[in-house]
Amino acid sequence: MPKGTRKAFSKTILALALLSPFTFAALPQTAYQSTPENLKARQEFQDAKFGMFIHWGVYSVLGDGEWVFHNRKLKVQEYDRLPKFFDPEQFDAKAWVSLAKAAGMKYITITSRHHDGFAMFDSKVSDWNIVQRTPYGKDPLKMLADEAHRQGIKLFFYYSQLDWHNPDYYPRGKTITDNGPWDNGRPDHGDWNSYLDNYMDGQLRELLTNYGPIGGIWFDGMWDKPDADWHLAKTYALIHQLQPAALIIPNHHETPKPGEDVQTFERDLPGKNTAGFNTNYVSDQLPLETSNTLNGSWGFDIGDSKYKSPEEVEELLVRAAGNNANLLLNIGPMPNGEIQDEFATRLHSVGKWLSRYGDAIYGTRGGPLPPADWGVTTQKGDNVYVHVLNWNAPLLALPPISKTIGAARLLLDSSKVEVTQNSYGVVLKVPAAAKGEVDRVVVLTLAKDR
Ligand code: FHN
Repeated sequence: MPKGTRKAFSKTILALALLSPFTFAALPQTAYQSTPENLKARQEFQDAKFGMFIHWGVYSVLGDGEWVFHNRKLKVQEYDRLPKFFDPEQFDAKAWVSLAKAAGMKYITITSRHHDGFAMFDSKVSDWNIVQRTPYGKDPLKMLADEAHRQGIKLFFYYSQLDWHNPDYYPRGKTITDNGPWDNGRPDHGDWNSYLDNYMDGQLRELLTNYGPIGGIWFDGMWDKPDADWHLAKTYALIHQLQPAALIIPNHHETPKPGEDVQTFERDLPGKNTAGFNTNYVSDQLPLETSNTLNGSWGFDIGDSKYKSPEEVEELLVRAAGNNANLLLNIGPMPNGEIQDEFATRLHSVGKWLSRYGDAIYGTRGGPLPPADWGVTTQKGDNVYVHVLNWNAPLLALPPISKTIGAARLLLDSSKVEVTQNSYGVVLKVPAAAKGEVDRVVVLTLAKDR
């Protein structure tokens, strides 16, 4: 189909979608073509490289992670008491955004609601939300969005499609039916179409309308009902219609579907699947992201002290960049709104490291060499950054690089690095790592093609 006709066709499909949800749900999803502003947002997303993930909800009151409703097999009626104790009087949007910036993070992705379905924002779709059910009575996402705009950092909303609270999330998914069924007191019937078209799309419309320009929506939970019809074409069209630049980032652990803008991997580098639930498929079209936790948990867990060291985080970030992916690093703030010191100090330390090494991370793309045990490469313009992470000998032999290397120097002090290049590959003489030095970065400047 010629380009002009294709564009007109997509517009017609979109118009149809807005007129009739049912017509659109039945149409193929192949009509999505990202707009120029969306493509620009994808590039900016890739340039950003490092984001702050925040899991925060009423579950944090119990200090036992965001799955506490499910893990303790609570009844809806029991869980309903929890918001009454949620009063984050120490919440300070400015402090949170400043911390992300100090850590060298370029975007924030926060749970607007998790699997408990509890909206951490002012929602008119249902009263199961922070403004109406908690003594706090305010909308922290609004404060965060305003502050993020002030400080020039992008804000994304995590949105759980899976819902353990709404009766219309019916038929139920794996998290209710498998591994010893959990009867949490909801009726054995519900209106799935209404859940998607009215409840979920209604809340997404609020998130995309009331918070200014947002970075995008980070979906989670489709894996609970992998065979269900999620009306994706309709929901995705709604998001792109309301904010064309907003990126759709689905954590469904599957091959990307039409309308999605980023492929994200949970606790894994792209294609690795050590977690066991990620796909091995890696898109060569979409920006990539990997999410991980700063201790062992997503939501606040009072007994979790498995903190990653700053050096471990730095290596995660470098390996993500070498795999052409962003790192979205999670913290779970406390129910009073504070971010605990163990997180803050580590994030400051990573930020300090990034102020020296950031050139080899921000704005780069992975490659040109494949990631390996010794380390990874990133590239930007004429520079190739060789990140030596795990190598103890003085000479490092690398596979061939197609362009001629004009110069090689250390990123930190610009001192010259000896290099030889021939058809077999490249050999670098790398200095020994200083104590605590995670990443020795050698900058190879490629000669211009004649
Ligand atoms: O079940 C969630 C979990 O609580 C957390 O939100 C992570 C973040 O990537 N995602 C889900 C599991 O895939």
